[in-house]
Amino acid sequence: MEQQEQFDAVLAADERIEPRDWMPEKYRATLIRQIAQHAHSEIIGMQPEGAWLTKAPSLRRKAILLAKVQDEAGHGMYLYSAAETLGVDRSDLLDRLHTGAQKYSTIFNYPTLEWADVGVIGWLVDGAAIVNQVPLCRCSYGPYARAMIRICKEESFHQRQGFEMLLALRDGTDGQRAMLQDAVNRWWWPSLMMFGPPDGASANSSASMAWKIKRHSNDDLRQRFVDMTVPQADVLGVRLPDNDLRWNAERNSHDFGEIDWEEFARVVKGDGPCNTERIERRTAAHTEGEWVREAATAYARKQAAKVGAA
Ligand code: FAQ
Repeated sequence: MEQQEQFDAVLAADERIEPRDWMPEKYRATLIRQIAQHAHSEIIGMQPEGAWLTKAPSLRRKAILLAKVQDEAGHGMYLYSAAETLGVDRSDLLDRLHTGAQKYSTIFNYPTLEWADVGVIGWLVDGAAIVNQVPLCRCSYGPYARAMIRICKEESFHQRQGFEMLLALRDGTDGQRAMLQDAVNRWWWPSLMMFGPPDGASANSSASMAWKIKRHSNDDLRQRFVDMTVPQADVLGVRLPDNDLRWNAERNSHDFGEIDWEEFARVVKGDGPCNTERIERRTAAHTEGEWVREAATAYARKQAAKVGAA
């Protein structure tokens, strides 16, 4: 069978493409792009919440947040490893992040101004990530799909910890409830932008859907997220900041207002509130961590030599 035919047959049977299988170069390039940008988002995503590690209001909250931020690092590691199975080098991918040649999610270019932001990130940002990422567990590329299974389990814990923290604020003082509402006001629209441009402007969707990398369109997933989140907002006693948000019985879904796509384009291009700060922080950590990478490489070499000698 021709290589292309075999590839098509694997997709048609809903089976997985594995690293040693033949694959079209464009399929490989799309996966490298998406998996790398996903990995970059996870490690840049450590920064907004990491800023609150030293300011968490109790030891319990601090321990939970520390575990969550460490999980994001772990997600980055699984994803860089999955990208490497496609024949790219992790250090090249990091260079592409540091130079701006590759993107990371716009959501992480917004500041965490108050403690409530940490809970709202868990509720809305992890909530959106789950809606977007659960279908990726069925992605046609085996290593990415398998990484996503574990990531989604952890994201689900993250979402619940955020919601639990917000329930405590809901049941707290008037000041705590006001802080919660303010955080929701600032994170709602950026969370909707996480799903990417509207379907008509999504350059990669048609190929990615045909290759079964993406299983649903950006707008379908965004709608699913809105429908899931509205009742949760009621439980929390917060108002989602959208005057056009209402139930549409005909569509069996919520209608919602127009997203500010100009703002999205600005933040993608590097002109969001925290883009410069995020990349500066990331590159500084990379430079300061050089000795750790050197030590780890020297240790691995020594271990390999020991095994060789034995
Ligand atoms: N930000 O043609 P499409 C997380 C770009 S992880 C920046 O629709 P595609 C965990 C897109 O790359 C969050 N850029 O693209 C966490 C493309 O440009 P390119 C990240 C965006 O790939 C939680 C162009 O626009 N999740 O949250 C964005 O088919 C809490 C045209 O777009 C993933 O990466 C954006 N929001 O669909 C961590 C999931 N949207 O690359 C810490 C995997 C679009 O051609 C704390 N990725 N662009 O130069 C995906 O599902 C897809 O890549 C989409 C975009 C849906 C993000």
